[in-house]
Formats: sequence, structure tokens, C-alpha cells
Amino acid sequence: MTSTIDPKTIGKPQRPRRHVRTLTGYTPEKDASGKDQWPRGDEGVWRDGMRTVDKDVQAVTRSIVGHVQTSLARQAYNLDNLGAYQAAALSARDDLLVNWNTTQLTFTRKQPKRAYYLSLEFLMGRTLDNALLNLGLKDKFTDGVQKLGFNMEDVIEQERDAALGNGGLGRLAACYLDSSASQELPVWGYGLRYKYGIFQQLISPQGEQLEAPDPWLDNQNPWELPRLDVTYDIRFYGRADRLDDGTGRAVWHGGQEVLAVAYDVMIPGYDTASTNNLRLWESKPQRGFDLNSFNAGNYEGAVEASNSASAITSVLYPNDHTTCAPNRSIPIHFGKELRLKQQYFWTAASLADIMRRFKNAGKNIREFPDFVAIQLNDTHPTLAIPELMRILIDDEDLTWDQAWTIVTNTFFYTNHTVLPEALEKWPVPLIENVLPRHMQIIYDISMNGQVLLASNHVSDIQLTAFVEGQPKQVRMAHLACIGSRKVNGVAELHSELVQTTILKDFVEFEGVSKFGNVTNGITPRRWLDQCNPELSALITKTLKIEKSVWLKDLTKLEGLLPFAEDKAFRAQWSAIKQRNKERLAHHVQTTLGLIIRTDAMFDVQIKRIHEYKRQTLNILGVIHRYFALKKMTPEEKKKVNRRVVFFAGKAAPAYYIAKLTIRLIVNVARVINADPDTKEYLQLYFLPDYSVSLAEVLIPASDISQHISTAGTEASGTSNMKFCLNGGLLLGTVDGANIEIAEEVGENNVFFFGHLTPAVEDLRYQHLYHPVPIEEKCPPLAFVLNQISAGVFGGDGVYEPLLNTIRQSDYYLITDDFDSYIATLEMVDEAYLDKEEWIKKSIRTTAKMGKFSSDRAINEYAESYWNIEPVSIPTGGL
Ligand code: 26V
Repeated sequence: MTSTIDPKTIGKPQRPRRHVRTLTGYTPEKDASGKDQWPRGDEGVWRDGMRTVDKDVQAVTRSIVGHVQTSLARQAYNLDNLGAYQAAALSARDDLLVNWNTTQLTFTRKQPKRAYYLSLEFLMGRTLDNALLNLGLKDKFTDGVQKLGFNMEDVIEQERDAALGNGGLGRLAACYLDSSASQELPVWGYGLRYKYGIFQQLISPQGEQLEAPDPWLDNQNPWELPRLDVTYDIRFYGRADRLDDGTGRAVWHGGQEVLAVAYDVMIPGYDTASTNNLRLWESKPQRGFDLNSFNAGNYEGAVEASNSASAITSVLYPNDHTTCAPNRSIPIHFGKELRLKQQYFWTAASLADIMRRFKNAGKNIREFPDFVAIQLNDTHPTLAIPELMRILIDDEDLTWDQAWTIVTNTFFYTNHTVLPEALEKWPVPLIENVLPRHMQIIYDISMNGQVLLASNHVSDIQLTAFVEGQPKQVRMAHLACIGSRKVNGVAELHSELVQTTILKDFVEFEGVSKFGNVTNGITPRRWLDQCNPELSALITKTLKIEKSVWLKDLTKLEGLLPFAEDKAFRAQWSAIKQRNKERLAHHVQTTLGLIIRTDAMFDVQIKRIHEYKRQTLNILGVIHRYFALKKMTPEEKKKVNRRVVFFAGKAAPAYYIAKLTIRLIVNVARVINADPDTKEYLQLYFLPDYSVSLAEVLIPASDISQHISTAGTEASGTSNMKFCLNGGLLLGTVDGANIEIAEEVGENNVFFFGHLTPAVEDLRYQHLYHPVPIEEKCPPLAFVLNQISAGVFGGDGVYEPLLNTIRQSDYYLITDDFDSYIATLEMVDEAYLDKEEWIKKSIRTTAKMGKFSSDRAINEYAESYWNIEPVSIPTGGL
């Protein structure tokens, strides 16, 4: 599949065409002279001097109209969908604000222990629909908007995704915020307010991925509250002079100072007034421009410093990779000074803010860990460890030991990958230059670790925050581990791998009790109720309990199990899947102009494009199927299961092999979809610009989804949970959370294939030292590779580097898993042909997904790690 792209539009924000019209259904009151009296901004939510808790449809329309007039300064007579969205969002925001204020005031009064989730990524997606669901105002707004002459779905579609993340790690942070607020837990998120989120992906007619900026803030963002009064000065470079008074303190001075400005995003809980905060920092120059340079006539020099300050939060870094094979990888962070500055800017501003809040409460500094828990989302915020040491020693006059006790009782570290090329390492000279005081502290932490080691008679392990090499580098996972109270992975297998591979030495040194597991989760509000409203309604009707009950206790879904045996229920279940397929087909037709058949199995793989996730295995399987179909007689074809295969996902801009994979998919699609012999039985689509919003349309439509990473490489995966929750079956390897999903839903309801984790290392060794030609090892795969090389899908040799990754070291074991993959795909076909059995599997799968609610996961963090408790928030304001 290709989309036609006008090169002139690349890089330009996509603007919806405006259809201007008049607001209907609202008659303004008249004043004494007979003039129309339009309501103002927040009027709609106030009545008789009291804020109305039970906002009715009339109040909703009144408030929306008010915002059109005053906040947007637009005429009620000519409004487009975008204006209607903005006004509706501002109206919902009024309600959020009241709850948010109440929540924050309650925290300030009650002073509970709080947790802070530090994440460089929050992949929030759209907010309006979620805010209305959580506020319980969805129906009223839908009616109200309709009364005003608009359609709620169209209005919701106007919102741009807040795409401040790369993938799973960022979306997990967003799900955790939703669950924290829903569980009434005092948790704040801290991140960066990137001017540009993850790049927009365009696909050229040749199938190349092109990147364009994501100007998500171009339309005013109604969900953020600028806090121009909440600012901190953040220092870079300069000098750190140790004081020779025996205290170990130092003075850090000179260099560059940048201003951090806070923007707050309200995070409403579901069915509660509890509304938490996500604080995002923007970088700004301390002064508009440098007056000395300006006065000397050097205007360019005058704005240079200001540009360099603003650059810090200008763009989200794509999860990048080198073009080298992972076993020959070079450190990805070499020279990425701006990324280091982002990390420090964000952790320093967040810690300063946390410290200010703590001090305002009037507590003794020694009590810090009794009131503050800080979760490090991967190693990105690890600089918070030396930064807190710096604050405690240099500013608060504590001794090293006192400071270290506080630090190691405050931080918690979650690891999200064991892939060697994704582990952060920073060159020592770079840190020394940008953060001289922190480098001193990191050296001291390392040295203390060595001393402790020696005193524990541990001699043969390399426990240090550093690796040797030129230049020396700091291994951030080691620093995060040594400075934290607890360390966890994100699924059982992965947590085990963390302990036996990258942090093995620390387990020996610090004891196994420091290490744990919290299996990831997803919020059922967005990933079932919002994205699949029909299924949600059927579940509510069937369970005969309030929606708000099972959405807060997802294990209640087990009540669906007996209905798998009920034929009429199965018919309803399957009709909903069918309508979701049609909804997806409609979406593809309106956005890309492509017609998709819906009388087929929908087979979906949507995630970042990466060798370890093995989109290659999937596309090679599709090609294999294509040639098998071409060989069939018309009679044989009649028995075939029809499949529509969907791919979506972005490749890191510098990841050459991943981009080639996209190109291959697009060009295979071009050939297959046009082939009259096969197109009735097999269709293939690459949907460009994967996003949270696109996932919300794709997931409910899927019959089967693919999670086929090389065993041991996918830490958890969370889209696997989303598909299964929506009654899609899982085709996967024995990896990450797939394993726990199978444990819950039963192995007979998932399709597993491939080698297991313990075999991987041996197989890689054999590839290198005892290679067997593919023709011998796996003839069907050899045939597929040869067809690609022969140019059946065009490309003129362009795919060779991709094919060579398989023909040569085959690091991700395509040649080892291909046969069992194909055999399992055939089992899937066979299973799908038995419709009734398939639907039973689908119902049982949904019914057993309770464990994977992010409410369960966040409660595990709250209880076993952070030691925080829920705080109930009164409704309707204080
Ligand atoms: C690394 C880098 C390095 C270059 C700059 C940008 C960047 C951004 C992120 C990362 C780390 C990526 C680790 C990650 O995303 N892990 C995923 O985490 C999910 C949530 O736990 C999990 O479900 C996925 O399996 C895991 O791959």
C-alpha cells in the first residue's frame, strides 16, 4: 500500500479543511434592550454561586458557547469542527480544574507521602474523550455538542495526539498516570514539554520512510496550564571547586544558566474527583538576548545563547540505533550532548521542585524518604542520583553518608530493556564538561562502591559504575541500580534476565531482595471502554454490574467465561468484531483512499520497526503465503482462509535496516494487492504514521496480532495486552509478557512458536562458528529470499543489506524460527476456519485479562516499592 504524497506538503502541519457553520440549539438570553446575551467562559459550570457537580446538557452547551465567545474570541455564527473541539475541551477543562485544585489542596493539607514518576516520555494520545469518560460527562457532552450542530466523533478527531514518546515506555507512563489518579494515589509525573513530539512518518511512493516535524503545539493546547511563576535556574558547564574544609562540599559556578518553566497537565482519575498532575518543563533563556553582544552590534551572537537554551526542550529524541549489527555496536550516545543536557535539565528542575514542595511542608531533611519516592523510568533520569547528592551535600550541608542514606531510600529504578545497544552509556569527558560537579560525585559513588566491595571480600566481580575504554564511559544502569532502593524489570522473564545478565554482579553484592518484578499493565479505560465502546457496553450488559465497577476491577471480566458457551452471546461478540473491522476499513478509506475487504481475518503487527521485533519474519511469512497461493488450483484456493495483514510503525530515522524493512513491506503490498491470482485471499497494508489514535482503531478490529520478538529480547510488550483485552488472539514467541498472558488465558488460547530464551545464545554461536547454508537449513526461506533478490518485488538489489542480515550472522534467529512460524500460521488458519471455536477463544481471552490492568501494576508499585497510600478527594470542590 502506498499513499500519494505531495512533496510540497512534507514538513507542513496537516490542517483539517475548515467547514464553518453556525452554532445551533442555543438561544441566547436577551438583555433589556433586546440584545443577545452570550455566556462567558466558565459560566456554564456555575449556578447560584455554586459550581454544579451534576452538569446537565444545558449547562454543557452554555459553557461551550461561552468559551467560543470569550476564550476563543470567535463568532457563534461561524464555527468549524476545530473551534467546536477547542471550546468543548475548554469546557471539560473547567471541570478538571476544580477537581485538580481540590486534589492538590487536599495533598497540601494532608501531607501524604508522594511518589514522582520521572519519565522522558509520556505518550498521552488524545485527551478530550478520556477526560469526559473519567469525569462521567461523555454522554452529556455528546448530546450537547450535537445540539450545537456538531458530531462528537468528528469533534474528538480534531485533537492532535500528544505524542511525547517513542513507544511502549512512554505509553506505559501514560497508563500509569491514569491508574494512579484512578486509584487516588498521590503521584505526579515529571517530563519535558517538547515543542516537537515523535516525528510524523510519511511513506514515499517508493516505500521510503520520510520524517517530518510534529508541530503538535501549533493549535493552542487546551490541556496545559503554563505556570510562568514556577521556574528554576539550571546550570551547565562551568567549574566545580571542592572546598578544602574536609566536608567534601564543592562550589559549582560559571557556565551557562537556563530557565526551566513549568507547564501543568491535569490527569483525571476515572470515577473519582482525584486529579493528579503531570508537570512538563520548558527551557528558556534567562534573558531574551545577550545585551553585551547586542550593544556591540553582534546581533547574531546576541541571540545565540537564547537559541541554545530553547533548543534543550525543542525535540523528543527518537529511540535511535546505529547501522551496525548489535554485536558490533558502537556506543549510541557518543557525542549526543544535547540529549545529556535534556536529561540533566529535566532531572534538576524536577528535583528542585520536589525539594521546594518538601521544604514548604516544614519537614526535616532527614525525613525526605518518608515523604518522597522517586521512580526512575529507565536510566534516562539517572542523573537525579548525583543531583540529589549534590543538593544534600553542597546545599544542605549533610555528610556523604547521610546523603547516601537518603538517596538510596528515595529512588526506585525500572529497567525496560536488556538489549546491549540500548543501554545508556555516557562518555566521562562529556559529563566532565557539561556537569563537572556530577562527575566528581559519580567518581565518589564508584569509589565508595569499590571500598564496600573490598570490605565484603568480593574481589572477582567488576562492580563499578564505569567501563574501561577510550573514552571511559559511565554505565547508567549500574549507577541507577547502586543508587536505588529497589530495581525491577517489567515482566517475569525480563526481571529474571535483568538479574542474571546486565546486573548480575549487583545481585551477588547487594542481595537478591533488592530486585523484583512488576509486570506492566494497560489502562482498561482507554484500551477497552474508549476504543471499543460496543464491546464495553456488551460486557456491562452481560456482567450485570455497573461499568464503573468492572473498569476499576478488571478481574470481574472472568464473569464472561460461562458466556463463551452461549451461542447468542457469541453472535453478538463476533458482530462487534465485524463492525470494528468496518470502522477500521472506513478509517483507511477516508484517510488513505484504500478499499479494504472486511470478510477476512485481520492480522496485525503494530509497533516500532526493529530487527528484534522481527517484522522481517512476518513479511517473509507473507511472501511465503503469496507463493503458496499462486501455486494453488482454484479448488484449493476456495478452502483458504482469507487474510488481511496490517503493519504500522516508525523506524528510527538513522536505522537503515528498519527503514529497508518498511520499504520491502510497501513494495510487497504493491505486488500482492494487484495480483488477480491472489488478491481475494491475501491483502497487505502498511499504514503510515502509527500513533496512539491509530492503535485505538486498529486494536479492536484485530482477530490475531503478532508479537514475535526473538526470545529474551522484548522486555514485556504492552500492545499484546491491548489486543487480548479486545478479544484478539495472540501469535507470539515465548517472550516478555506473552508468557504471562498465556498463563492467564491458557496455552490453548494462544499460538506460540519459536526457540526459547536459553537456546538463543547457543544458536548465535553456531551461526558464527558452524554456519549452515540457508538452502540446507530452511529451503522455503531460501526460496523467499531468492525471490526478493531476483527483483520480484522490485528494488533493483536495494534489499540486499536487509537480506544479508539473515544470510550472514542472523543475530535475531529468523532462519531458526521460520519453519515453526509458518507451521503456527497454518494452525491459526485452521483454527479460524472453525468460527464458533475461534469466538470462544476470543471471549475466554478477554475474560482472563484482568491481571493486566495498570491499576494492578500501579498498586504493586505503591505498596511494595513506594509505600504510599490512597488519599480520598471530596467531589465538588472543598
Ligand atoms: C532508549 C533511547 C536511546 C536513544 C534516545 C531515545 C531513547 C528512548 C528510549 C530508549 C529505551 C527504550 C526502552 C523501551 O522502550 N523498552 C520498552 O519498554 C516497554 C515498557 O516497559 C516494554 O513493554 C517493551 O517491551 C520495551 O521494549
